[in-house]
Amino acid sequence: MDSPAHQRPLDDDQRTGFVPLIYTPVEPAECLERSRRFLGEMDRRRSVRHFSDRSVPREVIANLIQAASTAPSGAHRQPWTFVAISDPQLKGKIRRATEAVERENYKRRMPPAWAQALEPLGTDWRKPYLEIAPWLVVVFQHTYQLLESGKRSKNYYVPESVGIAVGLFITAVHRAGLACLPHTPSPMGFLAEILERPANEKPFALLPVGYPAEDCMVPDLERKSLAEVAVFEEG
Ligand code: IYR
Repeated sequence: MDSPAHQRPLDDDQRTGFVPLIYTPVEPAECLERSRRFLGEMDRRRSVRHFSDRSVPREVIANLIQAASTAPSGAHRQPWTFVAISDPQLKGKIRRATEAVERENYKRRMPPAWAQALEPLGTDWRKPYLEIAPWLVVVFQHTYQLLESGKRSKNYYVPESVGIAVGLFITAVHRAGLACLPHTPSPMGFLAEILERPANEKPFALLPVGYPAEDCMVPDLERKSLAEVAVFEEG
């Protein structure tokens, strides 16, 4: 008979033991209360394009990145790198390169239907917040990983894994009382060049992080109701 998957021999680079789960039981009433509180908190999260230049300590950003890095990932490869930038020269370089691709996007590449969909957000090619926010965090996905032998090792579910990690990052930013904007200039290859990332790393998203400006305005958006996003098939 086949042994269960978790008992089959693993390659050396995949070998891991098992340890007891650290878990504190939560009573149903407390569970409900926590879920309500968290929903209320998350419902106040907004993407922000007007940042304060107030500084944010490096340790805060380090904690947010470590929280993001707890994300589940295909075969636990954690196929991501978060590059955190507060250097004004580098931020200026990234702003100029981003605005160059966005200018092309808005002026030529964007089909009219897309431009129309963006109209309520009031966006354009100008991205001054890339220099105003105290931190830019650029997330890279590892399309494969390089073993010490120099061989390439495949990663699994890379965009899904990195997407989940970015979701946790955005949640952690909000929980810390800060704001961010998930931004994906297209094409994004210039970020790998400017930041001199290795060949296995592909840009995934660029997120300015900081305090919202005191006079920050956000689009008057409504979120879909539960009925529009969920289906319950109950027994
Ligand atoms: N990347 C462009 C355009 C843009 C696209 C989408 I989809 C948005 O939700 C918002 C903006 C920009 O950042 O302006």
